[in-house]
Amino acid sequence: MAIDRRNFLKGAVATSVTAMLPVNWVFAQNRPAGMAAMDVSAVKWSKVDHLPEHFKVLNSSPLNAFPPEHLLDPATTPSDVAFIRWNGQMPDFENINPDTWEFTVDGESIETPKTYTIAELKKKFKTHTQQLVLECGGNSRVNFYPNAKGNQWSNSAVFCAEWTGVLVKDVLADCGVKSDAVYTAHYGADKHISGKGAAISRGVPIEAAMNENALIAWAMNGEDIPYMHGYPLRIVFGGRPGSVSQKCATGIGVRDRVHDGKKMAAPAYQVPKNPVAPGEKVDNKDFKIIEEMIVKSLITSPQTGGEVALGDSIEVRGHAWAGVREVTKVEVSYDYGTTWQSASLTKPANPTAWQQWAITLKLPQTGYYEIWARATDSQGDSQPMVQPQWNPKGYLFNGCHRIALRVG
Ligand SMILES: Nc1nc2c(c(=O)[nH]1)N[C@H]1C(S)=C(S)[C@@H](COP(=O)(O)O)O[C@H]1N2
Ligand SMILES: [Mo]
Repeated sequence: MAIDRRNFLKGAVATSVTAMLPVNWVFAQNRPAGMAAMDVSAVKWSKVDHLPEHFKVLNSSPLNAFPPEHLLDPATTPSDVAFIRWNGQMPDFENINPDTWEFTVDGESIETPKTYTIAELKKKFKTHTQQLVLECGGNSRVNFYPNAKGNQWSNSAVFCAEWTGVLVKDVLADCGVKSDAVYTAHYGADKHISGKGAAISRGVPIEAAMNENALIAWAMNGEDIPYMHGYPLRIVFGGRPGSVSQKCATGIGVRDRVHDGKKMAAPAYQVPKNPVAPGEKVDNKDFKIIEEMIVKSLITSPQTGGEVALGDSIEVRGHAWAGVREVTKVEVSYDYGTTWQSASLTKPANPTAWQQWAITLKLPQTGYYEIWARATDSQGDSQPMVQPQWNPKGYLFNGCHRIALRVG
């Protein structure tokens, strides 16, 4: 697998990377220190061998990979850092022609079904650029005890990129949404791992589609959407489970019932209706759909495992997000939650963008520390310090993120 993973600039210092880039690397100035440029642009990665060394590959078919948490430090996530999640086969990217790609709006609750080319979408509707948090429902699954089956994501199956496209609600309105509409249905070009049928087809309640700033996007971070992230067109709903943000999108349906597409049925992307004990078995009829992600935060600097000198001021920083809500407070503790200090916190660039927090700490004596972060949202919900409600598929883990630091 490592054969053509060549580091173009092994060991280059961060400041010189921008000037020496082999490809047009948008947002390169946001690159965290210590990252080398690769010889294949992230836009064109089409197989696991193209991924830089910083990715941990969970499996290659379907391809699932995530970066170390500290590389998520920039306010908007560079394309070559964002985690990658496919449920089935990847499309034949090289043979996609964006000029003939079609996007169809249909379903029982659409008045006039229509098909648009990407050029028509660009021409007919207002273009919007937004920062949207995309988090896998199973992000942080590795932390659950007892262990929940599924991809063992660390805490970095989340990213906030800048997306450009048209609003889902503008396109739906152009086709007319009937009053009996209940749910959307998202369709993509990729196939189930068996080669038969769709890999995934999920949706959202119609109110979400009609009220939120969700996009049908053709650009990520100012460039074509990278193959891995859904070239040439993607439906993106910030703050909802990543599984509703359909990559390589071929259309959206408006249904008169809860959508029954692939991976809509329990237990996929669902949690128990009533609380269960860790490890308990749950009947499929006792699950409910995860509609929104929940309040969470990430410490992206310093990198876990580092050492600082006694007396040093350490800037601890990261991001916080809360599904479709806003984060109102982030607190940090270095004494296992005995005491907490409030961090500074930015406003989101737009609804469902993640927010940046920072605090300067002076650790009082030499030794080993854990730094914990805890966010609180606009409705007063915050993060548990140990594990949240256990569930069979290991979704929605939002326990406090912690890093280790040694004062030498
Ligand atoms: N077409 C398509 N879209 C998809 C998927 C997929 O397998 N195929 N996976 C979904 C899931 S489960 C997640 S978490 C996100 C991952 O997006 P990313 O690969 O850009 O990080 O894409 C979603 N959209
Ligand atoms: Mo996901």
